[in-house]
Amino acid sequence: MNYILGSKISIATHKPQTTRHQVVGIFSNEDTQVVFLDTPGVISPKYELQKAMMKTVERARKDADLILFIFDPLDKHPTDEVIEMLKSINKPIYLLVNKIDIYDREKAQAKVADLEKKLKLTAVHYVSALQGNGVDELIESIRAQLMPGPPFYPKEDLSEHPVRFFVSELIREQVFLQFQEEIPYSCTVEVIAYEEDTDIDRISAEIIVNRKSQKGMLIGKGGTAIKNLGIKSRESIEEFIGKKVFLELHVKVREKWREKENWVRNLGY
Ligand SMILES: Nc1nc2c(ncn2[C@@H]2O[C@H](COP(=O)(O)OP(=O)(O)OP(=O)(O)O)[C@@H](O)[C@H]2O)c(=O)[nH]1
Ligand SMILES: [Mg+2]
Repeated sequence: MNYILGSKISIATHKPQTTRHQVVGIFSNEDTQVVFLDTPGVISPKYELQKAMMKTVERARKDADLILFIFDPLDKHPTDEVIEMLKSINKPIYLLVNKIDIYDREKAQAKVADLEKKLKLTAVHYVSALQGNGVDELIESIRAQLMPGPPFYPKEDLSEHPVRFFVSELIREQVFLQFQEEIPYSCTVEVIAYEEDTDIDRISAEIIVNRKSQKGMLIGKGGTAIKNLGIKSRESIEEFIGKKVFLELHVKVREKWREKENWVRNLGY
C-alpha cells in the first residue's frame, strides 16, 4: 500500500503485530480508484488489545470487495487460523507472494502450490512491496475485478485519518524499532496537543505503558532512551508532514491498560 501510494501511510517494522488499526490508503488515477484497508495480521488474541485488533480484521474483511493475502515466503507457513479465516470469506482472494526482491520465485513455488491446494485463489502475484516488482500488474488485475462506480474520495486524497493519527503511529513505529521484548507490545501513543504555527508544528504526545517498571525502561539512564526516541520520531514526523516539528514526549503509566476493554477503547482501538 505504501509503495503504491508513494507515502508512508501505514507503519512497518521487522517486528510482528506492528499494525493495530485499519489503515486506509486510497489509490487514484484517471479512471480508477482503489481503497486499500491495511489490517493487523490474524492471530489468536490473548488480551483485550489483541481482541480489538482482530475486530478490525473482521470489519475489514466484511467491507472489502477483494482480499489481498500477503504471504511472506521467508516466514513460517500460515497458521490454520489464517487458512480457516480465508476459507470462510466468500470473495475473490489474491495471493501476493511478497519479498520477491530477496526470495527466489522458483523456491516459493512449492509453498504457493500448497496454498493453492488449501485455498480457492482468484490470482497469484509475485511482488516486492519494497521495490515495486509486479505492482503495476497487480493494480491492473485489481481494477479488472472491481465493479464500476463513482469514486468514494477526491482524487488527491491518500488517506482519511487525521494528522494526529499518523503522528502517533510514527512515534509508535519508533518504539517498535528502538525497544526490545515486551516494551513495543505494552505501549500506545496519544497525541495530546497539536499546535500549528507558520513554520513549525508543536506537538505534545504521551507514551502510555502497561506497568510502572516499563516507564524507567522507556526513559533510560539519564533520559537517553526517551531523548533518542524523541529525535527519531521528530525526524520521521517532519518527513511525513514536510514541515519542521517541535516534539515533546511524556511517559505515563496506565496499569494493565492493554488488558482492560475500556482503556483499550479509550485509547483508540
Ligand atoms: N526485502 C523486503 N522486505 C519487505 C518487503 N515488504 C515488507 N518488507 C519488510 O518486512 C517487514 C514487515 O513488514 P510490515 O509491513 O510491517 O509487515 P506486516 O505484515 O504489515 O506486519 P504487521 O503489521 O506487524 O502485522 C518490514 O521490515 C518491511 O520493511 C519486501 O517486498 N521486500
Ligand atoms: Mg502491518
